[in-house]
Amino acid sequence: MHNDFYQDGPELKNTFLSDESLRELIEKKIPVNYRLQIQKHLRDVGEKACGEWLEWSKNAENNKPKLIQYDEWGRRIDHIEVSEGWKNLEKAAATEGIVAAAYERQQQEFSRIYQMALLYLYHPSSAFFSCPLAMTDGAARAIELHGNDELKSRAFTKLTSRSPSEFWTSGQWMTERTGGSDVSGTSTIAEPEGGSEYRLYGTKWFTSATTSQMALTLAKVRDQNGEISKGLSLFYLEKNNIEVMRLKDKLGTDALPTAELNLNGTYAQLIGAPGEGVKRISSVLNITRIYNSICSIGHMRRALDLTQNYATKRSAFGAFLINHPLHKKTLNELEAEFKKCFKFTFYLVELLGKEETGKASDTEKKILRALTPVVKLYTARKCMQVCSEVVESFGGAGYIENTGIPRLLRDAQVFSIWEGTTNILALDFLRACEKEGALAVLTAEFGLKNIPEPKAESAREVVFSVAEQVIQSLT
Ligand code: MFK
Repeated sequence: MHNDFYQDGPELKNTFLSDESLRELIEKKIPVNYRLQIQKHLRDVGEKACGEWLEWSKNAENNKPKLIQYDEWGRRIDHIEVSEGWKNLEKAAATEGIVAAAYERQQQEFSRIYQMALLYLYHPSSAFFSCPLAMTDGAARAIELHGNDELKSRAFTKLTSRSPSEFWTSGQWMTERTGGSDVSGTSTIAEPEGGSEYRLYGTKWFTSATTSQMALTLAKVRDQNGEISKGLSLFYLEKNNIEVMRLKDKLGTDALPTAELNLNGTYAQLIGAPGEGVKRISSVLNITRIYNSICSIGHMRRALDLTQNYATKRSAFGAFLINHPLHKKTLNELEAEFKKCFKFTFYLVELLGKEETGKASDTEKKILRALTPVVKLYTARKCMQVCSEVVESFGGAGYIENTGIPRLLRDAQVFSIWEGTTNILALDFLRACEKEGALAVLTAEFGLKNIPEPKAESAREVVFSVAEQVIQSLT
């Protein structure tokens, strides 16, 4: 007899209303005078995230960016063609204020919680448009802190605009062939043109958000004696004199145009003093690392929503999956991992909001500095583990491309390399301990116990132990 059974796939409901953790966070952390408006906006965004944004993200994933190097008559144009879905997701990011809300600061120190909640809902339906937004936000912060008046009135205004026609995204070009983690090997040279103007020559090997209008990048400056500096300097540029060599063929994040670029005398402006590049770009990194955590928890939430829904409609051995005790226990354990990551991440977001509005105490500033690399590495690894389990929970269906489930795992792998690997971030935590006495501050604040000695070879054990104990003590 013909078998006419077809399994229904998982479905998403309004991703704000269905998210207990986020709804509770807003109730608990946002003062009542701001709360209603924020809840209304998040509800609206939660509807889009399971509606039109989801459709646009599918369109973007199915229509990968293309590099068109020459026009019909042989001129070099290096145009990166992106899908309609990708363009729509960019417009949505501007209109919803996914970067802007952080800088308008209408909710004072709570603005970051609001803005990161928007990002958290946007990310899993954005085909990783969240990546250009991370660098846009990081660049806005760097310009706000270190830029001159001209950069503030031009670039900052565009990066934080809510108008799709005005809105700019920014790249952050650090990685070269000589190094991703160790940027000291940067071989891009900045030739002085007078004042703070320079021309850059070099190759940037891994640049995401290549369609952005501007970028922040690092280079070594040639001084008046013709000597090339050892230290790195930070530059602002608007796209000019750049060749796109090719788009990268990546494990995941297919919709996101990532490219290799040659800077052929690119006009650029120095930010800060020569040699201060790493220090200056750290303010970008500390923002993009928190974005990474928000995107990791958003990604986990999406994976869990899908498997939890599926478990109520897939039947095996005479019962829905959710009614099988072992399956239920597995899903509950994954949910518990997610909740820990959610709590940890939004704690750091709360501190970031305080720091940016001058309301953080010295202790809070130190905690923010030291725990930013820790939350980033912790959530990235948990996201990979949770997504691997979720793929498995779908059985064979989870291994079939067009269910969309395998992509969850491929994309999750980016979180641990995007903005620094686990080991590099663990060492950054040690840097904060050494330079700022962060471990003593954390021990006093969270009552840490039995932390292994903070030295390079035990850095991973140190950071995971710190993370678990901090999470334990957060209410
Ligand atoms: C979404 C999909 C994306 C698509 C795929 C993406 C794939 C990934 C592609 C990439 O390549 S992403 C970029 C990955 N690379 C990084 O994130 C860089 C990782 N490396 C680091 O973070 C290193 O720790 C760092 C480059 C910063 C180390 O450089 P140095 O020159 O050895 O640092 P040094 O000398 O210790 O510090 C210089 C100054 O900066 C010091 O201040 P002082 O001058 O006052 O002493 C440091 O304290 C300060 N500093 C360093 N890190 C800091 C910081 N300050 C605050 N916060 C930090 N995090």
